[in-house]
Amino acid sequence: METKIIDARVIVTCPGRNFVTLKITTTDGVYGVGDGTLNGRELAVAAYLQEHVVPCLIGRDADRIEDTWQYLYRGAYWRRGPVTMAAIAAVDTALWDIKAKRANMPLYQLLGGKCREGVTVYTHANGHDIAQLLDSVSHHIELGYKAVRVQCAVPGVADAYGIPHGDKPYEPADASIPREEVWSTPKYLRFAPKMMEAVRAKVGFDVALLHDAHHRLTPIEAAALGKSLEEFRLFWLEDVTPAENQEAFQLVRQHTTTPLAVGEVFNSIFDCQQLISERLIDYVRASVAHAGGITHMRRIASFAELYGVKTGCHGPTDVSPICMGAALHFGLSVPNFGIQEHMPHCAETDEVFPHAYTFNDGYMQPGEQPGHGVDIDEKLAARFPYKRMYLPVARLEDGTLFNW
Ligand code: GCO
Ligand code: MG
Repeated sequence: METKIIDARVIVTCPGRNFVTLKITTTDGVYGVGDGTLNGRELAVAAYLQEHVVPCLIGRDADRIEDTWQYLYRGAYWRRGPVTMAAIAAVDTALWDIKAKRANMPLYQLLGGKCREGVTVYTHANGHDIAQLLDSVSHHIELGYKAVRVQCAVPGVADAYGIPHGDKPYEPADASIPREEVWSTPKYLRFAPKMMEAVRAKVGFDVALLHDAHHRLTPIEAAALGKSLEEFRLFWLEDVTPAENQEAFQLVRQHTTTPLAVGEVFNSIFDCQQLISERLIDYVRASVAHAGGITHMRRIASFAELYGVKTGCHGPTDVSPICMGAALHFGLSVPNFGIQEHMPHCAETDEVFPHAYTFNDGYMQPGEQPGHGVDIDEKLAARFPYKRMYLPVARLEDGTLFNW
């Protein structure tokens, strides 16, 4: 018998930061939840879902996940884009949650079962200077992490990427009108190898180290950075140059053997088609919440597998615990898994989104609960109304607006 969608609701909440959740309920009383959070543009996705998607969902067969994906993607006529794809992701994730709950299985079982024992995650270490960064790296290694992303304030640069303001935990979307930061690429390029040298001297080569350049370099600067970091054997160097122009990575690739990761802002397989088919990257960073859900992420991973490219899903606090849970089922079951980012959420967020996933000794597990194992406490969510919060913008020292 067909199980129909009878209700779909959009829930916007701000337990420490904003999240957009879609909750879909079916005729047999089962519900599923999906994440459609787009940092700084949350209400655009909420309105897209509410006004343009929810009316089309009511009465549809909840079991037809691929058909619903195609219906929303092709049916919009206006394909792709972060807002559309985050909305489709929310629907897709909720439908996979429902299907797995109805099958009484944790989602990874429906996706083909475990390909590994646990999902290796990396987390963030940072510091206002090298000494603080080294403490932060050691602290995260003590917590059990086997892979750590390192970011440090750059001497002479007012606001380097990835560094907390004051002693608050790092959360970049922190102002109701974007804060303006000042950036200098030459100072950063001189400092980055010194930072990495200090970290390797402290922790040796057994810990995987990652670094994020956050789209701030030209291809030739990116090539120079990759070269200057080769001796420190990074796990990956991320977002060295903006990837709208996929061809730009050819130049970087020709000059360095440092592994490259890119794609946290991608929302479609077409965003990485050339990067993957020409083997210009080693890891693709697309996430369940921003790249069309589990259905589209599996397509990206299968395509990447053909070319030896691995997954490295985006997992900062701006994707909700629902995306994190879904990503862990995906990561456990996909053959070409590389690594998963893990930036723990604050206590309020964790309370609003009760979840089955756990972290132990460098690995995460999605848990054995039927579905993806993450829920939303709607009553509690209602106590945290939406607050407009934007990411900063960056300017060069001469005032030119730059990439943040
Ligand atoms: C990363 C990131 C993020 C982004 C953030 C923007 O985790 O690698 O670069 O922290 O800055 O997702 O919304
Ligand atoms: Mg990044």
